[in-house]
Amino acid sequence: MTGRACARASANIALAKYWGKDDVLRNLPAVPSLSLTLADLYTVTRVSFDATLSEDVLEISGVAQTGRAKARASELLDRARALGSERRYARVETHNNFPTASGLASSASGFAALALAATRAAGLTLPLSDVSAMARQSSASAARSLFGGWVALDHGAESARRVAPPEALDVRMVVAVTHPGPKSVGSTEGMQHTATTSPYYAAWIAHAPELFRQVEVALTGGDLDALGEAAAQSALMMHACMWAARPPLIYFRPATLGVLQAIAELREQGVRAFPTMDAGPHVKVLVPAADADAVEARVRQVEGVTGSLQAAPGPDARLIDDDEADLSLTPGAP
Ligand code: 2P0
Repeated sequence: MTGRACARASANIALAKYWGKDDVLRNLPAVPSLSLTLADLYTVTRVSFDATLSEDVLEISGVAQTGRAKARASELLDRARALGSERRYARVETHNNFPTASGLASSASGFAALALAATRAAGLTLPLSDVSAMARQSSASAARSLFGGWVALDHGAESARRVAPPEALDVRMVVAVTHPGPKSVGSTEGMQHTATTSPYYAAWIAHAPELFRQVEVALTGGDLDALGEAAAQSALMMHACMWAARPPLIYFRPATLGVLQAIAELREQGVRAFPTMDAGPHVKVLVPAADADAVEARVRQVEGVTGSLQAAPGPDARLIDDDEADLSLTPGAP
């Protein structure tokens, strides 16, 4: 039995944000979320079950991992082993083609690629929605990275669903990198802290579904302006909720506000540019494809911005041939 498979899954950026859990053990979000999967920013993962191993091994870009990262991979492998007939430990080799300092969530594409490769390597051929449910248990945003284009994770849902194909809107996501290095507080920890200490958490839970609805309706109606305005409000409402925690959870850096100011000025000049921020200081800007180069050039001028990139709407996660899985690449600078 070969017990080996490779998969590739793209990163995603939420437009209607997920922040907070209904059920921590099952990892079920407390609000619906809707994201855009990004082309050309992806994780490639190879899973090889191997009878000679005495424990699971996780290598990220060739570096063996220990602790929480390895334990989270093992937990997902356990679920794949339980569903399939695999009993062996596995070697997991994974590589992100985007720099981690770009502020793009590697856990989303990472657990999506791992769930797809692990289930296939364990002898299973599952619909993407079942793989999405498995990825969600590791990281809820990963549920969305199984699908290309515009993707929802409904409140209470086990798996994500595609809302619209990549070409539904001709847009780009411009990423302005505002601070090097890893984020200070992880998402899982940050959302629990917010839920238990922020007096605005209840307001966030009450209002997030309406913003999700506005994003979904605007998307299906092809209305970029309505989508962008609801998305920008979702991001700022999520951050306002974090700022009201005790102690406050502030991911913004001075350059984060600098980019927001630059985008506001572009909007006054008639440019359709809509910002969103995640659990980090970087700003992602949703823009019409035709304006992406100009918006990227503008945000790069902002003091404190250390890098930028842009991405188009991307495809479904997929299994790939072993020789397509170039795990030796080194991510470039943002
Ligand atoms: C999102 N984020 O919707 C939101 C916006 C960050 C801010 O999903 O605890 O790493 O593993 O389920 O998926 C990041 O949260 O959290 C995230 P867990 P995850 O993209």
